Amino acid sequence: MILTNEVQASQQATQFDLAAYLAERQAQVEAALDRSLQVIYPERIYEAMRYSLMAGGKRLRPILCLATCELSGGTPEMATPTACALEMIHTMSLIHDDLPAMDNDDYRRGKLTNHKVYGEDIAILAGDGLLAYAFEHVAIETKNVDPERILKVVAVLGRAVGAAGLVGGQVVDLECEGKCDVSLETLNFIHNHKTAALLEASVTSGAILAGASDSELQRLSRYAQHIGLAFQIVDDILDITATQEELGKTAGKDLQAQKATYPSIWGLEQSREQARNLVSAAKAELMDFGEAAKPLMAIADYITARKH
Ligand code: GRG
Repeated sequence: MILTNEVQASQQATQFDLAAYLAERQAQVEAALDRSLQVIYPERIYEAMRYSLMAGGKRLRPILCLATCELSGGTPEMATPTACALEMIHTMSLIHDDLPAMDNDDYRRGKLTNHKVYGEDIAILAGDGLLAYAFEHVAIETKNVDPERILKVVAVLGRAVGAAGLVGGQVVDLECEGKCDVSLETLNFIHNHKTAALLEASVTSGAILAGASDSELQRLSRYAQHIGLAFQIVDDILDITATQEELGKTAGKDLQAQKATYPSIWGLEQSREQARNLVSAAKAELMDFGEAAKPLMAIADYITARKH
C-alpha cells in the first residue's frame, strides 16, 4: 500500500531501500497488532476495536518506534509492544476524531468509519478500550527491558495523549472552528499537539527502551517535532490536491469546513517549501548518528513526497 512513487523518490534521495524497509516493518507491525488483540466476550466491543485497528494505514508511528529502538542499539522485540500501543492510541484518536461531535467523517482508511458501522456509543467505547489497552499492553508485554525505562515510556505516552498533547491540540482545533482569523502561532500549537506530539512519542519511546542518552533523545525529539509539523503541512496540502481514493477519507474537507490550514495561510507553493525546510532541519538533527540513521533520514524525505 505504501510502496508507491513517492517512496521511490525518497529512495533515490537517500540511496536507501525505503520501500523494502517499510514493507518488512509494516508486515511485522501488522502481525504483532493481529496477535495483540483477540475477540472475546463481549464480542461487539472487541470487534469494533479490531475493525479500526486492523483497517490498514501507513503504520508510521510503530515503524518510527522500531527504527529508533534499533538506532539506539535495541532489538525489535524490545519495542514491539510499545509500537503496537502507539498504533492503538493513534487509531483511537482517529475513531474519536471521526465522530459526529468532532469532524463527522464517514470514511477512514478507505473504509466506513467506526461509528458508521457500530454506532456512536460503541465507537466511543472502542476508542476508550483501545486507549486503556495500549497502556496495559506496554506494561504487560514488554520483555527484557529495565522496568524504569518501561515506566518512562508509559509517562511519555500518557503525556502525548492527554491535555499536554493530542487532547489539548484537539480542543484548540475545535475552538478555532469557523474562525477565519486563526494565527500561525495557534495553527502551530494545534498541530504540534494533535500530530507532532504522538510522532515525537513514537520516536523517543523506541530510543528510551534501548537506553539512549539524554542528548540523543533531545536530537531525536527535535527530529520528530520537525517531521511532525512537515507531516501536517503535507496533510493539509493533500486535502486540497489528492482524491478521496488516494486519501482513503473524504478529500477537500478543510476547504468545505473553512478550516484554517497551512495552505490557507501560506498558499500551496510556500507550504511545500516550508515542509521541505522542516524535513531538512529534521535530517540535520540526525547527522551525528551516521549511517545508522538512514531509515529515519529516508522516512523524513518520504513525508514530503507522500501522496496519501
Ligand atoms: C487521544 C484521548 C484522546 C482523544 C482523542 C480526537 C482527538 C482526541 C485528537 C485528534 C487527533 C488527530 C486525529 C490528529 C490527526 C493526526 C493525523 C495527521 C492523522 C493521519 O495520520 P496518518 O496519515 O494516518 O499517519 P494512517 O491512516 O496512515 O495511520
